[in-house]
Amino acid sequence: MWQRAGTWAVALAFGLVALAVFPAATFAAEPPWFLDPASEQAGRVARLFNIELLVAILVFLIVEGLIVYVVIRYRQRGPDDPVPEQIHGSTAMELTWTIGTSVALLFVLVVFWQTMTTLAAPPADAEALQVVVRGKQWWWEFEYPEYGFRTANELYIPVGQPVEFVTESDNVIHSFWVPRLSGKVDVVPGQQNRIWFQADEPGEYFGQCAELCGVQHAGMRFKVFALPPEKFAQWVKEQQQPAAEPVTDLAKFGKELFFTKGCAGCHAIAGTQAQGRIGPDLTHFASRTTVAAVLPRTDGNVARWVYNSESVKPGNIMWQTMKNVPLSPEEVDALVAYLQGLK
Ligand code: HEC
Ligand SMILES: [Cu+2]
Repeated sequence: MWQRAGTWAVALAFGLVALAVFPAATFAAEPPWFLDPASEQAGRVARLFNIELLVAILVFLIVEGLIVYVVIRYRQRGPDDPVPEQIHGSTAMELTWTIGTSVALLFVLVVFWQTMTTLAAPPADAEALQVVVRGKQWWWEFEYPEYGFRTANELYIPVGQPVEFVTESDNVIHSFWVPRLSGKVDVVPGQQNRIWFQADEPGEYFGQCAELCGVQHAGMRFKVFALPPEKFAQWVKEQQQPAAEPVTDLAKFGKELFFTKGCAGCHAIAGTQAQGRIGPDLTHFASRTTVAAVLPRTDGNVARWVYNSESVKPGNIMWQTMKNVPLSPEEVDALVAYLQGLK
């Protein structure tokens, strides 16, 4: 008697938990970013997710419903209740679950295929802007081949124009993802995977590497700024200028240090001898909002990065060399003054 009540209680508890947790977790008040799309392409990804979710819910209800039905219908009602009739090899049942699952999976495959093919390449008649995206450890490089410059961690795109991203990596596999604007694309060494999207609304969007790529994977994030076409053209013009010359004595000293302390071996600054390609292009560093993608670009944070980048992004590649190059507080101040003048 008590044993039976216990079984019922457990079954009931499972049912209630499933019914309560599942929809609550799925349809929380704040939709996850990828379910709040700001481009048609991300909209397609969200739609695909919702369709697959519906199929999954349907399968869940059918399977769970049958289990509950069988448990109730064929339960042992008393000590003398015989074991229900056992069946083996029912053609009707086997056909039903084979065809049923095949149809469900085929349906998911078709919608999936449609989504993937539309996301793979921009419409042939559209004038797409090309941006080369390079996954680094642990930052992003964005090169605009048409305009002849590179930048890092902050991607600018024009609103209302398709942008095609050609991805590259010279290290490990990364994944390029802007949840509100696009699906994901794996950034694979020795291969140029492509993805495209078109932002419909001006705004700032969050991007994140979506493939575990080393200690600073979580710090490998970026911002996307979608600008109206005139503003984007203005930004391009500014980025094409060579770097600003330092004006104050402190900043001039900072520029000297940039070469004597080895920074130029890893960083490029257009209009100077600095041609390094290991770290981000710093030509217009002071036009960015962040330092190394993770801190707001204030004097204090730039100083912190230059003095001890390990304290900001433990394991970062710059520190592997710079830990052997001690800088005095005055030298840090001078470097900060120089960097913060690179508008
Ligand atoms: C061994 C190569 C190397 C050297 C030497 C080096 N850096 Fe870096 N630097 C990097 C790398 C790699 C990053 C990106 C790190 C990350 O985000 O994970 C970086 C990031 C930066 C950033 C942030 C850039 C951005 O776009 O937010 C600044 C600023 C910077 N370095 C300044 C300097 C200065 C100043 C020096 C010399 C005192 C220097 N670096 C020396 C490799 C180097
Ligand atoms: Cu990565």
